[in-house]
Amino acid sequence: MFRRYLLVASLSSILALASGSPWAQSLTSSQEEKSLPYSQRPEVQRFIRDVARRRGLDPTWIATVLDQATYQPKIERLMTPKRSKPNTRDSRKDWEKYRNIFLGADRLHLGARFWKDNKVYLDKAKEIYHVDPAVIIGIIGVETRYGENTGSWKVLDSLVTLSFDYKRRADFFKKELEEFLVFLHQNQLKPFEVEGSYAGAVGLPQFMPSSIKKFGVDFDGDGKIDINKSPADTIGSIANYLHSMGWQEGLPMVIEADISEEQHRKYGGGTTARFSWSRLLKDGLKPLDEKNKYPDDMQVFIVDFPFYLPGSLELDKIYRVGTKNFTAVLRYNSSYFYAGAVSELATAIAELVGEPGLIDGEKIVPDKKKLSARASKADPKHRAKIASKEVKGHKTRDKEKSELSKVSSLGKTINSSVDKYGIRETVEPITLPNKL
Ligand SMILES: [Ca+2]
Repeated sequence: MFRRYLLVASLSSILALASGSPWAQSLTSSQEEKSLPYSQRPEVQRFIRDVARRRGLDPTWIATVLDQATYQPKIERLMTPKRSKPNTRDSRKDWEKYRNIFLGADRLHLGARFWKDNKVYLDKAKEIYHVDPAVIIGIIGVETRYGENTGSWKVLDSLVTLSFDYKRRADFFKKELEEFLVFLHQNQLKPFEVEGSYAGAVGLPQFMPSSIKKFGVDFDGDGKIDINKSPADTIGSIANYLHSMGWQEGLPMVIEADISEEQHRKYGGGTTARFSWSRLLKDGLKPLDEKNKYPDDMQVFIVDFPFYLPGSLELDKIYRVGTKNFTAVLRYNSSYFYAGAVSELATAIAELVGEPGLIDGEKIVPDKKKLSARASKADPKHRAKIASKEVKGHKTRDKEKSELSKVSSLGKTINSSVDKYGIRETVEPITLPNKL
């Protein structure tokens, strides 16, 4: 990496000499800075001074820690949103492909086991934070497959690279790096002891360092907050987070209904449930299951899930009613696909363990014995839509098979698949700050 920078620096020095332009001059100094150890770069020195003063840390210790970080060019690449190519499918817009990643039979079984093993803490979270166990199960399953894929990047490398070498959201990552330094210091951890995602998210719940500080809970009472290894602390911390974001116990995340494009236009968009339930009913919205009654003033909004019609570049959409619990999960990650996957995974596992799910109007897993077959199937409503439009019906099964094999082959590299399918980049270009 140093060689690349030196090359760029010398090239721009020539440019600067040749043109004498201020632009060339500033590029030169920035590139020369990059070739220095972090603690010798003026911008990093300012950061060290500020953090030392604000947080009462020894500046020499901070400098020593930062100098152990290695710039990771791959992280810059991963963080840069990809442009969709013309005339190809954009997987970030493909709800079917996305949801199938998370609804494989193996993940459902892992989730059911995790639920049973940690029932005491899930019940405790419900009692203390009034957060339903299913959503906690859904989030841990989507984030890390119950701890199997917590990420193998050194969090220090990620946060330092994103704070000082990747300028797009440097201010956000500098704050996270500051919290991370405090976290290392308080817990007397070695700088490389903490691993996580390329964006610096840590542990089973993939909390950013500032979320650990704000919402981390020692739920097993051993005196420390450990979201890397402790399912109990993870459960307590997620429950605390969702409680803070307005989770309401017993309310589904999603209500299935017949929804028109016109209704979506009127009541869709954004991340906040903000229209009264009675207003949607008056506007002709028909819930699929009419036996569940909700208060007239319950706040809802309409969320959309685009998918590609088979063999085509044409997108269709499924619409659903999102409640304030859908919004609470969007505060964790502001992608509709993310929250949609959490609601479906949670509901499928809830049915496996005989507990209430989070979707009103549709059974995700109607028969435990048919779990494997059912888990590989796409959204039933979505399927019905495809069936009515599909000319070559026999292609569907082949497509399902190939999608399923892709999902199982993803295996332990799910984090990169998650990135590929835009888990954090579906609704907005980058959706990390929701983990406040
Ligand atoms: Ca603990």
